[in-house]
Amino acid sequence: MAVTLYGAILSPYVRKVRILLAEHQIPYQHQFIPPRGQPDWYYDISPLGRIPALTDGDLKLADSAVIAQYLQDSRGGPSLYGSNPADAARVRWLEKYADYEVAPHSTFGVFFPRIVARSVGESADEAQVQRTLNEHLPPLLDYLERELGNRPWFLGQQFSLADIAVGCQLINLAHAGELIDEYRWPGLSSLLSRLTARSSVSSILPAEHALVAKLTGRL
Ligand SMILES: N[C@@H](CCC(=O)N[C@@H](CS)C(=O)NCC(=O)O)C(=O)O
Repeated sequence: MAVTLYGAILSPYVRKVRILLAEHQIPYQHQFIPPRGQPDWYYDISPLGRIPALTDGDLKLADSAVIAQYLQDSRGGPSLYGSNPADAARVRWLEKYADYEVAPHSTFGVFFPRIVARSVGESADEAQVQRTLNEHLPPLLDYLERELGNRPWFLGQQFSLADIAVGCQLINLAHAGELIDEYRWPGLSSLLSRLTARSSVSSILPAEHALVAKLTGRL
């Protein structure tokens, strides 16, 4: 069945699904939907209007975590949820932590005001961005650093959706000019390097960089 992904490529949730589609080697079409001013027909696929959404033939799915689970269940292949129920629960927790605890600060508190706000006619409060960077984000990153420990991935040697979900937030920070401090968060910093070296990620980043350059007037 034909798979279509809807959304804009700089959304961390859209990126999460693009990486998963590549990891699972699922061919798909990509239809651009902006996070603001979505067309009316899109609400039939994504009832809250949010991106990403995905269709697989007649099936309509919204929410990156729902889509991630569906891709794993429907296509099989190497598990991105670890190899036992405890691992799977840990992956889901870390995915939720990245999507609901880190994202409000990394993506909506730093990336959006720095990179997107001006292009959609909104003003950006750099003082608020600095508070986010100095006060809100560090304890969240400290927790993730402790969870990672000295291991390459959150599940140890096994790459998982947890690495993708956390990495997607770190990529939005990097797009906003905030590569995380490798002396304070060495584990997360090297996880990000390992993640961006995977072909599922390195293949999608050039288009993202070009778009960030365009939005920030560097092109
Ligand atoms: N939990 C959702 C969050 C999706 C989300 O918040 N996407 C943002 C863009 S990064 C969006 O669509 N915002 C527009 C809106 O909320 O109307 C997911 O994982 O897909």
